[in-house]
Amino acid sequence: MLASLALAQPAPLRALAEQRGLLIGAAVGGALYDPLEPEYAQILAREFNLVVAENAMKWASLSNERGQYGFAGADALVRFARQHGQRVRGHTLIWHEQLPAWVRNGAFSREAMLAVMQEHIQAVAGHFRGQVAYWDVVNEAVSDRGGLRETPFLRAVGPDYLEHAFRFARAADPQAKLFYNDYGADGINTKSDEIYALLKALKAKGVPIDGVGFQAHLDSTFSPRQARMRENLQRFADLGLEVHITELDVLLRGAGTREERLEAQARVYAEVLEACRAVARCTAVTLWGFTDAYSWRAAAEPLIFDALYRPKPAYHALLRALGGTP
Ligand code: 9MR
Repeated sequence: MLASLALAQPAPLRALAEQRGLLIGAAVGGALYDPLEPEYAQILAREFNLVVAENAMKWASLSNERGQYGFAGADALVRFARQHGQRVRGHTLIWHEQLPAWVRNGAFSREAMLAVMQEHIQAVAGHFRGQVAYWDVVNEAVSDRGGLRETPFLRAVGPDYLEHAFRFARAADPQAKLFYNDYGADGINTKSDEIYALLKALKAKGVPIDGVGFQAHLDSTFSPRQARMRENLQRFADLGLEVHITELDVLLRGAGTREERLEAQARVYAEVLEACRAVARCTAVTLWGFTDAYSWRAAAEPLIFDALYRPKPAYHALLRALGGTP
């Protein structure tokens, strides 16, 4: 009786992913320790084998003053992951957003900014040394208009700030795999062409970069197939890079009934997962949250559980794409 009941429970996402050597992750926000929402931690532990802090490891979350760091929130997530047999993605070391004011507004010479970057990377990647499996070392460095994005780092250091960031990260945590991460580059397009050229050049120079993350902030009218997502992931894999989908969410958009939109959303989730599965070096699919109760774009219900923690068609589509029977 007990055995048949256990069999009647569909296997959770992480169990299916583990059978296929895949990591399935979620970004984690504030509700993890909310006693009024025990479902949050339960689902996170049950369904995912990878976690990333939605905000807690960003520069401004860890530090406001040079040299002063508070790791309590980020440490709690790392502890949760250890308790539940989950890997951790670290997000993010060098990004133009969520910076402390003194970094954002300071007038630094090249040498001074390199020292600021090195101190920060050493403090953070050093603190989590051995506990964070993957770091987004540089996030969103390519501009939507082409070229490198104007950031305090580019301004002070010049284009080689990227390679310095990766070298500092390798020194701070030699075991962590080091990623470049960006959005709007999920299919083959001018931005992904530019990122491809950038990472190819970094690899050719011997810069310690191990992987590339595609954020995949999508909507339910998007077609991964038409955008040639699989081909895009494959060309980066062919550079010798590990590939992750890092921030997948799919806004509910478009014509038709609500049911049709939910089905379209489910199809996008499944097709993204299938694109990753088709590329041998694509090893992780991380969602930018998991419940519509907590999302940076909550109004458009972009995640796989609804705001009451009920699985949506997108959840079942992911199960199917992992070979499960919902
Ligand atoms: O989801 C994050 C949101 O809570 C923050 O307010 C925001 C700050 O800019 O960052 C969001 O996460 C971003 C991620 O760190 C990098 N890629 C884009 C994500 C959505 O904006």
